[in-house]
Amino acid sequence: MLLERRIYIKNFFIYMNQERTFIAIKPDGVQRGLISEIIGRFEKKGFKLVALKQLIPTKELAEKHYGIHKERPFFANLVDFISSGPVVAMVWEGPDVILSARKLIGATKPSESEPGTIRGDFAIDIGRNIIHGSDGEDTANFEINLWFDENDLCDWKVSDNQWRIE
Ligand code: D4T
Repeated sequence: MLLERRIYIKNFFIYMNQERTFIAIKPDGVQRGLISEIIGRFEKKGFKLVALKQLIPTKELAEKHYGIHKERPFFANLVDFISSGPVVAMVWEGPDVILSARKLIGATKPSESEPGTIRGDFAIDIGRNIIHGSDGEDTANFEINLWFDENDLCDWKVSDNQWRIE
């Protein structure tokens, strides 16, 4: 979700390239007690949490979320897995957060995800890769609207933002 672009007005940069992305800690990440570790990485990086909820997704929600994969052989297992237990669904905001989040998360296949990334540090199997992050602007818009109502999104200002963004 692209919110703004950066422009320079009267000695101030106004940051206009803020984006929002959808992040979900999958049932394996929840069961393995990785919620605080994962949220901590996004917080420490400097991004802003805009929405958060824990839910057990219905199969219908999981099917819609992964609709792009419906012809793939792993689709049924993936839907069963995602709807098998609690998921922590979140929206994070910040400059270029969609791409940055994908980098924090690491490659889909844990054997290819670098140490230091979430999957590189905590996952060993593609079917249990801990976390999801939107892969582009359109996907982020679709996923945020799928998982959250407009009222769930908390519009707030980070009080020390000048120490994060020039
Ligand atoms: P998600 O969407 O979960 O963030 O993963 P990615 O964006 O990194 O990767 P993806 O869309 O290609 O895969 C979606 C999801 O399906 C699982 N998967 C994938 C699987 O179980 N077997 C497979 O062979 C592939 C390719 C893992 C992530």
